Amino acid sequence: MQQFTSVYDLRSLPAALAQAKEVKARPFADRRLGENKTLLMVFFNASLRTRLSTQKAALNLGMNVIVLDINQGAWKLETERGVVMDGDKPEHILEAIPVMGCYCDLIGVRAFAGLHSRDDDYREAILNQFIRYAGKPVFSMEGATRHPLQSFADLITIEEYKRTPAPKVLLTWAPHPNALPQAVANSFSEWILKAGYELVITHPEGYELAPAFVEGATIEYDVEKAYSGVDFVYAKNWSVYAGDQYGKVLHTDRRWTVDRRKMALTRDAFFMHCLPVRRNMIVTDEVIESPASIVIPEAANRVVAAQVVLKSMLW
Ligand code: AN0
Ligand code: CP
Repeated sequence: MQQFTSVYDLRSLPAALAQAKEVKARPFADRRLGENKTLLMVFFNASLRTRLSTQKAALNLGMNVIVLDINQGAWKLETERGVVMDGDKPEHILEAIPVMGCYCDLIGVRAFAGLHSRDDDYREAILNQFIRYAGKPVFSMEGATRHPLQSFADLITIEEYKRTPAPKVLLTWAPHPNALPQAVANSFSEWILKAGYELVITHPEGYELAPAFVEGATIEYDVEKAYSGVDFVYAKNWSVYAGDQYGKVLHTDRRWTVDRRKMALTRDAFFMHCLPVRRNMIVTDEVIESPASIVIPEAANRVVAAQVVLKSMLW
C-alpha cells in the first residue's frame, strides 16, 4: 500500500479485519519487518492516542520512530504557493516536505481542517502536498476530512463486541463548545457503510454532513426514533458542513448529550467515542462509566489498526 488516507486505499476491508485479528493475537510476529526503517510522524495538531498508538505499532514492527510537532520547535510553515514570504513564516512547505522525506521511509501526517475554507479543507490541501512531494509513502493520522486509523479501530472494536452478524449502528451528533472538524464523523460513516452495516445518523438540523460520506445511511432527526433498537451508539461533535455557515457552531444544545435515558431506548447498545471526550457535554459521567462504555478497548485497538496499516505499507 503506497498511501492510506481512506478505506478505499485498502485492497480489501475483510482482509484488513482478518489481519487485525492476527496482529492482535501475535503483535510481535513481524518484528523484523521494520528493521532499519524509519517512521516520521508529523503533527500539525495535538494528539494523545494517535501519537502513542502509532508509535507503539511501529515499535512492534521493529521500526525506528521520529516525531515532529510542527508547532513546537519547527519553523513556521507557509503553505500557499506564490506568497511573498515577508511575514512570520520562515519556511515553505514545498521545501519542508521533501526534506522530511529524506529522513525517513514512511510518513504519517496529522493536519486537521482549518474550518475557514471548505474548498481548502475538502481538497485535503496539506495531506495531498505530502503525498505529492514527500517522495515516500504517506498515511493520514487525521486529515481535514477523514480519520481512517480511528475508523479502522472503531470497526475492529465493533467486530469484537457485536452480538449479531449485522449490528445496527447509530452515529449521533453531540454538543461541544468549540468548532470541530467533520473528519471523524465522515470517516466513521464511510467505514461502517463499506462494512455493509445499517447506519442511522442523527443530528440537529443544520449539521448535515457532506452527502458523499453518508450515502446509504438513514438520516433521522427524531432522536428517540434514532436510538431505537440500535446495537452501538457512536457519539461525536462536528461543526457545520453545509453552506456559508461552514465551520460554525450553531448551538451547544445539551438535549443531544448521550445519557442513560437515550441509551435505554437502544438494544442494550455499547457506547463508543474516539476520545478525547468532554464529559457532560458529549456524554454523561454515568454512561461513559457504565459497563456499556467501550471507549478504552476502542482506544486500545488504535495500535492494532496502525500496525495493520504500517505492515501493509512496509511490504
Ligand atoms: C478532534 C476532532 O474532532 O477531529 C480530534 C479527534 C480525534 N477533536 C478535538 O479537537 C477535540
Ligand atoms: N482519537 C484520537 O485520534 O485521539 P488523539 O487526538 O488523542 O490522537
